Amino acid sequence: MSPPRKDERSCFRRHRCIILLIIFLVIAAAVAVPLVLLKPWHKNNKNNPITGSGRAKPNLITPGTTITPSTDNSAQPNSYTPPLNQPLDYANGTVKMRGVNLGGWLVLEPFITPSLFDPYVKDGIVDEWTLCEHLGPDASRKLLEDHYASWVTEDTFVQIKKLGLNHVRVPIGFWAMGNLVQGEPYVANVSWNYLLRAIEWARKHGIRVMVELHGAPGSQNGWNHSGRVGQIRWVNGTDGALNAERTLPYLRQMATFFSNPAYTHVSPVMGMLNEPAGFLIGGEAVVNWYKQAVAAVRQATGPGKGPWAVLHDGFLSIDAFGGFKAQTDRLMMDSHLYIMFTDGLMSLNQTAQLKFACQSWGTLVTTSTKTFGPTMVGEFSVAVNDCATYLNGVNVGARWDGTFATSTYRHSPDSTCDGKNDALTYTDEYKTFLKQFFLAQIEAYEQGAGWFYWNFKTETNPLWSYFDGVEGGWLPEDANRGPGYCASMGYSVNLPQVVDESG
Ligand SMILES: *[C@@H]1O[C@H](CO)[C@@H](O)[C@H](O)[C@H]1NC(C)=O
Ligand SMILES: *[C@@H]1O[C@H](CO)[C@@H](O)[C@H](O)[C@H]1NC(C)=O
Ligand SMILES: *[C@@H]1O[C@H](CO)[C@@H](O)[C@H](O)[C@H]1NC(C)=O
Ligand SMILES: *[C@@H]1O[C@H](CO)[C@@H](O)[C@H](O)[C@H]1NC(C)=O
Ligand SMILES: CC(=O)N[C@H]1CO[C@H](CO)[C@@H](O)[C@@H]1O
Repeated sequence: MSPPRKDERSCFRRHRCIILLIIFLVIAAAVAVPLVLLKPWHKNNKNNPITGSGRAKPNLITPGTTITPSTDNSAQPNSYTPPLNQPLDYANGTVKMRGVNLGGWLVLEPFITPSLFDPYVKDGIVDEWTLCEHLGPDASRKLLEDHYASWVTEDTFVQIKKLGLNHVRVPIGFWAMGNLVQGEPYVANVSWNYLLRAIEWARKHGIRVMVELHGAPGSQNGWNHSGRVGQIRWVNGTDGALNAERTLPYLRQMATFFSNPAYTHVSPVMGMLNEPAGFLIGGEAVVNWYKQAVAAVRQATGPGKGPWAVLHDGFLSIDAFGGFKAQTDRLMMDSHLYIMFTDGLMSLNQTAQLKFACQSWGTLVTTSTKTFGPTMVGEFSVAVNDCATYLNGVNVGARWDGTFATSTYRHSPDSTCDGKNDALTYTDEYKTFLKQFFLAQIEAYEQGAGWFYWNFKTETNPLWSYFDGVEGGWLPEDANRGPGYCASMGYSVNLPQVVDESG
């Protein structure tokens, strides 16, 4: 036998290649087809541009563009909410605000969009201030504008309407309106146009918009979502008075803008300031500032005119606002109610947490409505642990598993955060609890003017994402739900006094 000729050998090789290729393709198909059919990533939303961290292609606004308000205010979001061009009287109480926050959009929050922070965590970046400072004006503008143009799109409003909601609360920073001082690294004036474009989408789909000042000069709470972590330089400290004063023209500007007939229908309510930390810098100082701010706003709009003005309670008891009794020109109170920032509430078992939501939060809202006036809950979620990535700040750990930097609390000796942010690991039993916890809360909050879930979506933290909750089956596909959870359990939402089980 003569050895096979060269071309015969390569011909064998070619055949072997083809056979190997076929085997490879069969194995690949055997793995890929079930994966595609099961779409295990779908529930985590990674690639869904509407509901997940996947983003739409940024639809940038050309610099110099003026967003022209539409004059068509005829859209109605759903049957229980009047169309935009018919009045919705928040004092009447018939129509509840049911909404989501568009958080982590025009004010960044590490826990909502960790992907914007992850590349810079090693450089000590913890908030929008340090991010802008680190990147410099051009790169931060590019990063932020791509984010503004892709995190919220018209589909966001289509989805919100589809879920039976009727409002959005939109946090903005003072830098949206420019007039920064030396040393403030924020990107000025860019986010405002993205806000205006979104308001047109909201108008088209009949969603009412509450724009609220989430970050004031100097930071009103020292938390990352004010723009800057650290000291409070608002009211408090050397520049505190100056920064408190600097905040007023921004509010006048917002109130004047939203008093324009082009915006009164779609944006009938504005938020004066998110979470001023009254418990750290003094309740009286915060309430006095609010008095000035309300006066400034009503001076700009004229009495009886302009948007409703929402006051966050500053974590103070409603009694601290007694001085506003004589001054009730469309004022609304806003409380933010959470389990996971309070050890004592996180420790309660599920039954006790459900009861607490009805009785304590229900009574709080009922009492505030009686003693102050229309009251809503501008932020809440179904999270009962603080395990969400960066929830407490970048790399500061969680109370739940005992890693939180400034506390020794641990939920239980063996509690861990493993799987807590992975909706695929949630059992049906857990989802049932989450659903009940949601229903208990909205029933409590609808004793007042209504509620806004925090947040409409997140990149990686499903308990904080309304869209993930609907997709995962623990939040309702229609927010206009039937009979109440609290009532069915016999839990009163109107007790003689607020129950405090926080320990
Ligand atoms: C509240 O408004 C609804 C319409 O939205 C109206 O039917 C009702 O009479 C009003 N109630 C009060 C007490 O004004
Ligand atoms: C931002 O806009 C304001 C007017 O609204 C203007 O006075 C200011 O110069 C602008 N700032 C920047 C940095 O463009
Ligand atoms: C208030 O300001 C003082 C003086 O600047 C500062 O030391 C303190 O940390 C501030 N308080 C808070 C809660 O940030
Ligand atoms: C839950 O806690 C309450 C007291 O806070 C207690 O009475 C109840 O028995 C507990 N339920 C369960 C199932 O452990
Ligand atoms: C350090 C800091 O400011 N952390 C805050 C960042 O924002 C989250 C989410 O709202 C808060 O929970 C943290 O306290």
